[in-house]
Amino acid sequence: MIPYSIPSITFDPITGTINGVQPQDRKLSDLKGYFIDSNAYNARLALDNPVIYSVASVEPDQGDGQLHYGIGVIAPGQVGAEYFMTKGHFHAWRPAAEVYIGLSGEGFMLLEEETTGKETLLPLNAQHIVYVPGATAHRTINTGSVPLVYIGIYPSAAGHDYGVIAERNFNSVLVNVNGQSTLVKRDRFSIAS
Ligand code: S6P
Ligand code: ZN
Repeated sequence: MIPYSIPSITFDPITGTINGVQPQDRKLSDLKGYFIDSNAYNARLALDNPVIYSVASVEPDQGDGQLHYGIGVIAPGQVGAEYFMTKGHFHAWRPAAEVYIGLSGEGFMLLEEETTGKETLLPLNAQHIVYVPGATAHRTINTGSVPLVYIGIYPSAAGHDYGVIAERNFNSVLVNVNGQSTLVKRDRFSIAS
């Protein structure tokens, strides 16, 4: 028997659009306090308030064993030397892992383990897969010149905990130093670098 009640879903790997799904936009003004160069942030916000990223989420069902997924699109650009990026979060249900798959564009995922603080920076380009273990903060960063498009697949019970990162941010920042994506400890970053 063919399960007609399960819809066929199509998406565009370049625009990140999922047919029939309205994305949620995160604008520059939603990211107050996330970028390290607050002067550059304020200067840009005085000019305009672009969409930094958007996420189209699909939540077919809730309960044990169920999965949700979302396609994220991060615009190309920088605030000062720091590339456009997501807020980043832990999962509210800490054991929940996630699989990211790059669809188009160029970028990275910054992972930070909660208990050890261990950081890992992994490329997220088309055809790259990144496994995010449980209890690991994750942020997606566009270092390219076109939108970075990716899909993230996670347990329906994962939830989002933005609080820890909103409070203290990641320990490192990914910045453009003379055209090179460079990971710098937050407390060693200087605006002139
Ligand atoms: C959800 C998953 C992604 C992010 C998206 C936006 O668990 O990790 O769909 O929600 O990349 O990032 P953020 O940090 O604003 O949720
Ligand atoms: Zn997540």
